[in-house]
Amino acid sequence: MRNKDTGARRDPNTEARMSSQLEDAMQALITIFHKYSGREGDKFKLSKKELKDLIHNELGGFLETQKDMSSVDNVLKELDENGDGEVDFQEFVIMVATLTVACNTFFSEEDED
Ligand SMILES: [Ca+2]
Ligand SMILES: [Ca+2]
Repeated sequence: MRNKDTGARRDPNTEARMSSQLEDAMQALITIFHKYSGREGDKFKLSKKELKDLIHNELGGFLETQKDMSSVDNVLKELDENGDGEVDFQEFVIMVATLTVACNTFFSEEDED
């Protein structure tokens, strides 16, 4: 079955469709990081406040068990590999990867019943 380009010209989504889901996800990571990291202080790092906002707004589902936002302190401490008190992009990606693995493990265990 072939998709004919019926009226697809100048579709603003055409460009976006050319990237794979994974590429979109990578792009989203970058976009989201910078959306928060640019709010105050160093544009390329998340301060504690920026990290808190990011977790609250973007990871509410993942971290809903951690309702007490003081746990952001602990998250930050664990993420902050180089100890500068802020989360850079590399540290952020590690957090997302860790959460993704945890999530995947969670679903695998659910499956076993
Ligand atoms: Ca910042
Ligand atoms: Ca850091």
